[in-house]
Amino acid sequence: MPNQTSYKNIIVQQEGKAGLVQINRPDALNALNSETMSELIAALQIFDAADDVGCMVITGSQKAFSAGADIKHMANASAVDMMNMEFVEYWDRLKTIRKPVIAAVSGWCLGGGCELALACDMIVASESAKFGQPEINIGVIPGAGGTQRLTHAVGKAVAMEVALNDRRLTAQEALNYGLANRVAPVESYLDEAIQLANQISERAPVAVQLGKEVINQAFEVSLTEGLHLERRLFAMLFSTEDQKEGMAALIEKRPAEWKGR
Ligand code: DAK
Repeated sequence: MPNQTSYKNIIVQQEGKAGLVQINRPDALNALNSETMSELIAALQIFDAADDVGCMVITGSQKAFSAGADIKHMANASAVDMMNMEFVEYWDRLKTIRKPVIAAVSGWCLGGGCELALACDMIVASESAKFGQPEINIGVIPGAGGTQRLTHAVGKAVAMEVALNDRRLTAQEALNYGLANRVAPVESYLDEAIQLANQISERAPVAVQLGKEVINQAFEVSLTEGLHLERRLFAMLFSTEDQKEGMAALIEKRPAEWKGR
């Protein structure tokens, strides 16, 4: 369990087997700066290494998951500053987390905040969630994965409108386009995300980890390479105790007891 005293911009807690990281910059609608992103990744890495956590949830407040990168820290930057900024690398570091990460999104989910949700493995949205890439309003384009991950998620036509004309997607639209996994009332979306994280935490841990890895590879490699990787990982799971236990338990009509090895 991460030590809360080491963080200024996030709140961490464990809910059962779910590791919860809450962005906590209410005065700036949870705008993301380097310090916040660094804390967020550090907390996820600690949960990733913890045996009693199987899945993580990133959330903000009911009003804002995050309004994006902190514009006040970027306004006067040069192109070279932007190129050399470590900031955007935090989105890449999210990819190194092995356990699944769920974004529990309510209210504003804009710019870098939307890109943070897109870099997670699943999204549970509240009915008030508003997804958008409004960078066009400040003379730029999405820079932390929005043009790529949003297009993969919702398709070219919708992504063009979102990025070029600041179209905001409602929670229901996000669900219809396959961006969000589910939509829940504002009062219960976070509980629902935590419940989903706890359910996944009860599954065979090595299979969960490899399943996440190979599904995410579907966006990186060709179909042939992806299918090849899937077959190798499928076969590899037959070297785990959990595969023997899972199949024995099914045959013996009893619940499986996972060991994570
Ligand atoms: N950054 C900093 N502060 C923000 C902020 C942001 N993105 N969004 C809101 N705030 C602050 C406001 O300045 C205000 O602070 P005070 O004036 O009270 O001190 C406070 O939060 C409340 O905001 P509002 O008064 O504006 O609240 P409203 O409810 O009226 O409006 C809003 C909510 C979300 C519609 C509005 O705040 C808004 O439009 N915010 C900006 C949204 C935005 O444009 N987001 C995109 C940011 S650009 C990079 C790659 C990627 C990126 C950066 C670098 N590299 C490759 C290096 C990412 C860029 C972005 O995300």
